[in-house]
Amino acid sequence: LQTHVLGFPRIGLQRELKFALEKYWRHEIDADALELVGQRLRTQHWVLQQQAGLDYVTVGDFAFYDHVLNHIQLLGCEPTRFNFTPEQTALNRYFIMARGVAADTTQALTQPALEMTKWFDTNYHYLVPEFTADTQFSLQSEQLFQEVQQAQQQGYAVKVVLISPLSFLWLGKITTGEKLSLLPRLIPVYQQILQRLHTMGVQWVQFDEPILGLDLTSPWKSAFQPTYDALATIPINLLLTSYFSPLADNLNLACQLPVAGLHIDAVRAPEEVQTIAQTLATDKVLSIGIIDGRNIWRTDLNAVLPVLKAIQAQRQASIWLAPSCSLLHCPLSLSQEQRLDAEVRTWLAFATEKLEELHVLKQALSDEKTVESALQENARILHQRRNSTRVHVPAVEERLTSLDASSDKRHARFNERQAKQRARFNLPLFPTTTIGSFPQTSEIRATRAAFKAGKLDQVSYIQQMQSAIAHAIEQQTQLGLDVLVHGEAERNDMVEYFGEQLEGFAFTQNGWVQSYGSRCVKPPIIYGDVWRARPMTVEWTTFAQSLTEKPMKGMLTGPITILQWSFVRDDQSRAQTALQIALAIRDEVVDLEHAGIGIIQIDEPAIREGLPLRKAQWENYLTGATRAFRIAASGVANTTQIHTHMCYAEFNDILPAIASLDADVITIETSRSQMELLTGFADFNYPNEIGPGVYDIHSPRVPSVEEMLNLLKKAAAVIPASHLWVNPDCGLKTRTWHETTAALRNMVTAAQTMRASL
Ligand code: THG
Ligand code: ZN
Repeated sequence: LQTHVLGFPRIGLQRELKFALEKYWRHEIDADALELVGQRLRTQHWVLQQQAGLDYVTVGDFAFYDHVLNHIQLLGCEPTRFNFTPEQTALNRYFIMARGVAADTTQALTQPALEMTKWFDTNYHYLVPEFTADTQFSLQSEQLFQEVQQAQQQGYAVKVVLISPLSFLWLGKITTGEKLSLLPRLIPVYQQILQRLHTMGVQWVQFDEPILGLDLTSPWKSAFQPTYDALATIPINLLLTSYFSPLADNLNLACQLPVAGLHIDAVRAPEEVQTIAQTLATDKVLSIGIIDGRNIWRTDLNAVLPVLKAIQAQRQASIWLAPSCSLLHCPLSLSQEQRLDAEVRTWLAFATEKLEELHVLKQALSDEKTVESALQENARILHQRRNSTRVHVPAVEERLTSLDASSDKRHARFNERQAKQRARFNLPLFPTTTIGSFPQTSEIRATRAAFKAGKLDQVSYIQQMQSAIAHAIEQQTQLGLDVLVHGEAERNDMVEYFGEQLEGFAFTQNGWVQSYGSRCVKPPIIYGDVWRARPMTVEWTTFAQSLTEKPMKGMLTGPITILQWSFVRDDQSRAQTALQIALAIRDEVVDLEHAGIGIIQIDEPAIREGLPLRKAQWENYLTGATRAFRIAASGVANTTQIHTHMCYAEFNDILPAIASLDADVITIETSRSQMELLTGFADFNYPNEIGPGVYDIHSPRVPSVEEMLNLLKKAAAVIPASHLWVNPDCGLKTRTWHETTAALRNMVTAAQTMRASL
């Protein structure tokens, strides 16, 4: 019986990686100093793994920016569009691919970074490999082998992790040709890598194959056997590794491939464990992902032990224990938390504490007596959590059961509401607005930080936030925007901000989880029934409204996004938790309305990301998710205009669900796809009003009037002009004021030109 992890967080206890990266990018430290930070972090993580009695340390999970980008270099498929020259180092090229080349550098050509997209159903973004029919592969990077050597020199038994060639191809995009046609060119490079690792004495390679959890088409399914046959010619043990999703129709395939072992996600697909334990040949290793790698709860060790014992009896030594997936998606350690509620804290296990759980389980399976007290303690804590009055709030649970068929419906249909709202707001055609946030200047961040640290009193804090709000409104007024926002100076993160004010949530001080590159989020922890004790945004919003005659749009985060970007309870369904959040947001919506706010936006950028990986579960998810949104939105009169906003994903495959939200207006990211998305909305005959983003806020570039005018014309060709709004793609918090006003000025001019042309 052996224990291992699929991957470990790389950001560091105090986000050392983030700060080193950002210093390197600002030219404050050099490449050697950055490399040293990487080495130190890897060593620290291996020490933790060894201390927890793991049989292997995992190598290959570290990355300065993203592990998929590491593979792009390892496999020698850096896109040719970057025109790299021989004098550019691998590290230079790495960050250019990750971050792009801006127009104002000496590089001859401006190049956008590789596209980022969500890693399956997580909030982690990977960089998308770019292929063409001509893409060639070759073993190009020594980084992985150097890391293996580093671990070996420190005396560790090494298990290497690689993304398999099939999943790697699947994750990329191809401009011409078929991705699978590249496979014959890719496999020899993997053979070479495996051969090198074998020569270095590595015995096990964890071969990540997350696409086994997806609904694959038959060409992809058929590609598995020949791929693994070819890899099996190299004398090294492959651990075929799936996670996040049931194997379902790929179960037999996964069990029969010529590999030395199979890792399964026993948290996401517990119902498959027995079948797999019986199907997988006993001379293969079964790695059971029994500890939840996607959440922060302490494992119920006494509940999982009997399951493990039964499999052990069946398979003897050929089982391994592991977290369900890489621990990349968990914060690093509870040791960094000083302010967590003492009781809630005992219920939690971050990455480091999960290593300890593995240790206890391993001991328990060999000699239970040695860990008897740990098991008893675990039982006591879980009992306490199940019965805690902190968790269960009867009034909340009763309110949920009293929801009826009218709770998620507006009083009238869209057309009637639209007429009433037009009469009320009297907006011009092509009304202009923004998505909600304005630049988070260093001044604003410093003020918030000082207040949080108790170094700034509340009165001064409120004054400074109000002056930021007043500034945002002045700017918007000068620009001539039609529907204004207060700018969100008071918010750290669109989820954390609401979580901090809702009951049933806990917060960490250092529970950072990497979102992309050096950027992290601190997902709140939903531990109990959720409810809203007091208004959360009404004061800031009404203050903002008092400064202008124009309508002020209230800004809220929707229930699905709060759910998706938090660590959620594992003792009730996600759907149930979503409904509780929906009711809390509904209360806020109603309070905003009563305070005179006539336009309220409920953002749902994460609604697509929450979609289950298997299509069979889509309908169930979408039904619950859209109902939760409508419950949040439906407490208001017909004259109140509900907006929603979506970004970070392709939405074409869930258009009916988006329409069923019945928001009066949706603003949506479209500019990166040159309004392609709109064809989908037009074909589908999207019934309500829509603001397709006319410029990409992720780039500092200021778009011209003509560019935006063209996009608007494109939009007006397929969507009725009377339904169109004009807005950027997303919030402006990452931009400077200079960029923001320049871009919005052009945007307003484009809208005015459209109006004049009609
Ligand atoms: N909030 C949350 N999740 C998200 C986003 C969000 N996931 C998708 C997308 N937006 C990810 N984008 C970002 C963009 C910026 C940052 C994080 C995720 C960011 N983080 C700060 C950092 O790492 O320095 C931390 C900010 C802080 O102090 O809280 O800049 O908007 N939940
Ligand atoms: Zn957005």
